[in-house]
Amino acid sequence: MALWTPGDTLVLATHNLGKLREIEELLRPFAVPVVAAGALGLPEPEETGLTFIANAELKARAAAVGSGKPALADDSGLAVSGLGGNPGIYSARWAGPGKDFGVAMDRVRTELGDTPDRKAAFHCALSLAWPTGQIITFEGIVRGTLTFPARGSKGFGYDPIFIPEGHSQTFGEMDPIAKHAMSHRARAFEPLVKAVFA
Ligand code: ITT
Repeated sequence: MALWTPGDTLVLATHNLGKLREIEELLRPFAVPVVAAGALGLPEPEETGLTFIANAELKARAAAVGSGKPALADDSGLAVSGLGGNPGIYSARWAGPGKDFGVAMDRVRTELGDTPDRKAAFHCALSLAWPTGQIITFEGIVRGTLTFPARGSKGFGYDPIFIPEGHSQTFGEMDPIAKHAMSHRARAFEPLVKAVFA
């Protein structure tokens, strides 16, 4: 049975505008009608999971049940080697209630101190859930190094301090198209679209 019924509307189960923009861009070639969870008045569920996958599945399920439509959720974050993988699943929470990523990036810099290990990786789990309970999940990772001070105003979140492996610009300096060619989100997206829309 085909997973996707052409014409179905897909709920994008995120309240993060940076993610929303990137997911819409990644979905554009497939001409899938989308609606954001916020536009449907769906609440932000509490992220009680201990892994990216658990949180992506919890958000996708909540939106699918709440809307009666298939829903796509993204749980992602920055794992810093010298900080034992933090902020990881707590990446959004490090920005505080004001969602200020200047504060979050400063905290990464402060906690790293003089640690020579500047390695980090962005992780992304993407889950697509149906109101029937069916769910599929894929993960993507991009490895790189951190740089301070922050550079660039493109992208969102921790992009201005992250340089992907083999490049010299931060994600904050790169064109969105260049980021989509290698990002954790795009890497999780690839098997998902093959399984569902292609
Ligand atoms: P939703 O749960 O509503 O999707 P959120 O921002 O709370 O939004 P997460 O819990 O997945 O989402 O938090 C992930 C955080 O990691 C996010 O707020 C970003 O700051 C950061 N992050 C994830 N992907 C990123 C990217 O591509 N570039 C920069 N930062 C990213």
